Amino acid sequence: MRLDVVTIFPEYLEPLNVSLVGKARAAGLLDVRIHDLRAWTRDRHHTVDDTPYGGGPGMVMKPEPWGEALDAVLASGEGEPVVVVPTPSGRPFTQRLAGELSERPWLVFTPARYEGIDRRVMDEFAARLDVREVSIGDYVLAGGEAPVLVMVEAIARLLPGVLGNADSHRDDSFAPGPMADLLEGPVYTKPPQWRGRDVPEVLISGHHGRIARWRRDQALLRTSLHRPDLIARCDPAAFDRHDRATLAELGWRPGPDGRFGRAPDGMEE
Ligand code: 6GU
Repeated sequence: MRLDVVTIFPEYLEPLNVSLVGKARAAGLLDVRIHDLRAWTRDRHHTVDDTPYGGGPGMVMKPEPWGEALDAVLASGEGEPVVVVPTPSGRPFTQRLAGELSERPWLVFTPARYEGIDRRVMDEFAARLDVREVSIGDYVLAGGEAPVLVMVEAIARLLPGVLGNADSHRDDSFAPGPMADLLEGPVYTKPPQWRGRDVPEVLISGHHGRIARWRRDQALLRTSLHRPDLIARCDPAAFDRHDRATLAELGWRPGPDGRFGRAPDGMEE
């Protein structure tokens, strides 16, 4: 997979040389190219921003450098990339989108600073290319570079050959499959006793059926606690009889449409 990033802070992308993504690059699985947007400015001060039309606070990134930078990046490769534009006003970046993007041969990221990029840049390139404006969560960051690090890591670990074995992401929180839409429960390793705390007995039992059931219950418990919205939107067909018993103990009841809901606190009989 080829990844291009156009930024005014190339050094912000240095972490892409480290750990999983760095190793994928070294192994030739990822071809990452970082470009300095200011290389496509023409004035002495390498200006990339200007005041917003219509007034208001902050600055807006000028369209000309972005246009020339993207023209050059597009001309440097074969075929058409997906252009990923990080912005807090984008669609949510999800595991599903990470999976979809991991199947594309070429991605171009355009992290912005200030109040964002002149709208005409996205309109111009969206007329010819698949342009995705994407947010990594409901909070505002000072720029799109950290979101690019987040998205590239989520995408790169899904590429064939990047993680050790093909099973590595089977039980991930949000992975498609039997644990879809549940958070992962706790994990343990040796020693079996640490500071007076034992590893749960079931995990040492060697009983694979009981272990799978325990993990499933822990996932339900954790999801109920941290992300009740995920339980509420779950297809109830995903819950077996034992799941339903566990959910009932956690205060969840199936509603008229079969989906699970929970009585507000203090409303339990
Ligand atoms: Cl993609 N960019 C910025 N600047 N802030 C964000 C974001 C992106 N996603 C959440 N907050």
